[in-house]
Amino acid sequence: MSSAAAYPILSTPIFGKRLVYLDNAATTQKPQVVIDAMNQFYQTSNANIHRGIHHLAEKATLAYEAARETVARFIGAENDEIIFTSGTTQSLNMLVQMLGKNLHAGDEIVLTLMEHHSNLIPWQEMAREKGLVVKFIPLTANYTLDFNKARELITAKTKVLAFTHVSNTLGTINPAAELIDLAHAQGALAVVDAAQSVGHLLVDVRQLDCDFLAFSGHKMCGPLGIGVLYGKKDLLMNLEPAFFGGGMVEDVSSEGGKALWLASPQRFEAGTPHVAGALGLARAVDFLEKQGLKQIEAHCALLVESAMMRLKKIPRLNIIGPDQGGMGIVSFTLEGIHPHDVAEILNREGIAVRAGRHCTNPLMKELGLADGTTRASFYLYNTEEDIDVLIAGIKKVQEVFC
Ligand code: 7TS
Repeated sequence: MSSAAAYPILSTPIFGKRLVYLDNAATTQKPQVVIDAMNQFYQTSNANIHRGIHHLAEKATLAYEAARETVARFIGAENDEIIFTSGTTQSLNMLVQMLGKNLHAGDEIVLTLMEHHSNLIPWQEMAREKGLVVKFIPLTANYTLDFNKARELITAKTKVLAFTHVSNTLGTINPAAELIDLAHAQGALAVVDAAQSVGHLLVDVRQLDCDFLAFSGHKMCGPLGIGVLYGKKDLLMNLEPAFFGGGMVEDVSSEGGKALWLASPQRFEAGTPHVAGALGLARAVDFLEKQGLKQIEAHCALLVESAMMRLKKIPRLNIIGPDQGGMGIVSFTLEGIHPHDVAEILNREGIAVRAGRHCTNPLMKELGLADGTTRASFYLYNTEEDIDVLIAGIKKVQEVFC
């Protein structure tokens, strides 16, 4: 797989030790080519887009729209179905604002108990405002979604089913296509939070047939501050925007009344966008495609399998996730040791993991894990040697606390 040498930060020692970066579910590291793409934009093409007619403005606009094309192709969408946002959180918030305009008291929203707060709080807030009912699909004892309960909960009253493709806490891969079919069979819209899946496994919006899908560039080797909201063209055409400002109207008058919106995606991208970010994301897509999405998926699956096998042998360690392993993520608890203590001792060994509730408080409450878990998350540059270091680090944690 991709050599660590392609990512400058991975050769930065931490406390004099080799950095073992296992916090990829929070954000991934950036290859030099992505950093270069962004620098190059600022050095050679910086200008605002879709407004100037001077040389640099045209160059920047063309580059930005080419980036959109790359991202669209990557997930099987068309260019005007790709809205650039600052990330998954913004994508989901703006989507909830836009869909909320057409929702009414008593309408039901179905989520899962494993949602990240970004795909939970916006719906809850809209529910409070509009009197909507939010329901949650529970989990099985094996940390997967209870499909029978999903069937019962998704009914003719359901207007939206919104779920995470891959759980950022458990690694569970949800059966997206089947869930989307359940929603459509009841006339509901299907929204996928793909923050942990795009760039990790092949995601094709046409194959999934989802109505909307959100993801972040920074979790797939791209820059921070750029993300995507995908929407089916016919649905976007009928949505009112959530944000207003420059670059999104055909015309507007001081006499009031409704402004005339541009078509998608401009309608949904008010203000100056993160042009360098879009270019960096497109370069990240090229980079990942060169490695091969199938290969990345297989590589991470092997790492998870190996990590699980080795972690299971450690006494008083409990894995919090499906038996069969998840997508690049292994969460665990060490009996009698707070996850923050685990992460701090690992940190001194040069190992970066995340500890806590991972912005999934309802899930943690359901699992009775008030302190959360320690989470190791892998990506294409991780190796078996990283797992060696992790296992040795965990043994050290247990020595300190026994
Ligand atoms: N949805 C899921 C499933 C996520 O994992 C995250 C971020 C988000 C939404 C929000 O993404 P953002 O790019 O807008 O912040 N998850 C994590 C995590 O697990 N640790 O830090 C961020």
